[in-house]
Amino acid sequence: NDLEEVVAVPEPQKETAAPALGNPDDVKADEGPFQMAKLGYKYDALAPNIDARTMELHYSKHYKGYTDKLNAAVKGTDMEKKTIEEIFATLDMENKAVRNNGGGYYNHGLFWELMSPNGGGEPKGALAEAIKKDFGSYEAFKTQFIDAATKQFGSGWAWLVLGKDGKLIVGSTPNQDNPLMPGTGISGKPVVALDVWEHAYYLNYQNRRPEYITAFFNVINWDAAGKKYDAALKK
Ligand code: MN3
Repeated sequence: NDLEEVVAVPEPQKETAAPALGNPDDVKADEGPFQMAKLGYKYDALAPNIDARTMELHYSKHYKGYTDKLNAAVKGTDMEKKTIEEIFATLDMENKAVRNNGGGYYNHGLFWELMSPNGGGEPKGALAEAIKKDFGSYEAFKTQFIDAATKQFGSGWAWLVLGKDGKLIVGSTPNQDNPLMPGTGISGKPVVALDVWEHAYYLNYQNRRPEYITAFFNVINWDAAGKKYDAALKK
């Protein structure tokens, strides 16, 4: 007979691979006076210490978001013509749009620069000497910094800062506040910044913030921190 057996051919199993990583150089802020700092390395360059997906989300979504919202917040004001440091120096802390997004813009720009695929190790030069003088030893500094980063309740940042008295200090701030803003409890020129918002580590480390903080020390760019310190001394 002419009955034909119809055989259903199964669809080949589709790979459920994650989408390819983007290129940080393709990410641009909306038009405005503040533009995103270059990442300076690929999203996967800090793995396994900081995973590629976290870096991509953090840079292309969170950081871009702060930058775009800062540009919107300063539009049509005299802040359009100021540097971010000038804005912080006289910031009205009740201006939440500029406080949160200006902080997010500045803090992240610093954070990207303070990490490197060739990072880790210990500081050198004048910064190394100053750490030894002001904390007793590099290990004592590290313990204080890890403590500040671990104990910052909720979202925020840990800092190593050159204070107005010329001494290095460690501390933390909530949300996107930073030591250049008035009345944040830690005041001075930032030398090291560590983002301890959950968005900075949750994909890879979940609730294990201390592991993320330890990993940060594997990628910390002490050359960049040393340059921040040298520049802060000269101001
Ligand atoms: Mn962040």
